[in-house]
Amino acid sequence: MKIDELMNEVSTVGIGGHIRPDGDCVGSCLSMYLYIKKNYPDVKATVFLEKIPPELMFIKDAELVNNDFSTDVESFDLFIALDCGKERLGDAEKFFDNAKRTVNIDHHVSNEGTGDVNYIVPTASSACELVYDVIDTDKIDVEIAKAIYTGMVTDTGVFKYSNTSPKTMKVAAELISYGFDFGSLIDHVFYEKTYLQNQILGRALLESMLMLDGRCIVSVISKQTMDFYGASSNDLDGIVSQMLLTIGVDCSLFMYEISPLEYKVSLRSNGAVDVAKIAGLFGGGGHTRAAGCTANGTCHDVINNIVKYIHHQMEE
Ligand SMILES: [Mn+2]
Repeated sequence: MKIDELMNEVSTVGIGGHIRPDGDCVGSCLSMYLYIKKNYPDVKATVFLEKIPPELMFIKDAELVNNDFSTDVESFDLFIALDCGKERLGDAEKFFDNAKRTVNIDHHVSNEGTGDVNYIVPTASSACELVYDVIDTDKIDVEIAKAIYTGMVTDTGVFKYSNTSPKTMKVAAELISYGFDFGSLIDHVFYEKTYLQNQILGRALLESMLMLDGRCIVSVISKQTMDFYGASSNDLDGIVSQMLLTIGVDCSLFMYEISPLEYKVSLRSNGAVDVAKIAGLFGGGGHTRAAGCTANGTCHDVINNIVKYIHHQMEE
């Protein structure tokens, strides 16, 4: 599939991605937008996304994205859904339904293709990697390259997760040939934290404890501590992954109190333990190496209950 082949007699294009947009969603939508704007200057293209996280606002034309479109009605000649099927477009689903023709580009294995034309590749690292496939790479510029690269960086955890393929690296290699500062881009979209986030990360690490002969690491942040720092749940992102990087540790458990005797639990594993199974026992879910659940009880009860099952799996 090539986007250029779908642009005949198209004068309006709508572009949308999933609710709570992440780097791949924003990167794929904006790279597609920038490509159409650059190569089809007479076409009116509009991107519809929920509020973009601040660290992604550097992507060119992010400020032109339409964030509040719940009441808009428009019929596009072409609507392109990226990084999701039509059912996760949120308020933009109506534009998809009303469009004369629809395209769906995604890498989620659960998506069977919701467009008239579909390009669904579950083995691809990211929707951005698929955008690179469907555009004419002779007709891109440094801003388009940065947008695509951003989504590849965030969805692969900086080329680290198992979805990273030799092809991912080849595409990334082509993109950095446009000569942008990819080191700063990676720090900005992936590693940088606010002072508050670093403080609470430090607190969680300081108060962590090793269990199961050092193979499991556990830490808890109370509601009182959250309030002391003025932290919200997204200020805790990345803590459980950092804990897993402790030498000798196979499984990390991080939890924070959401209300008295109620905890949000995150689990990470290097593969030795299937944490999705464990989270599933407590009504949660996820993947083998990353999962979560909500658990009730005192923090000691919750830790003991969950660590018991981690222990069982390690014994098997
Ligand atoms: Mn994605």
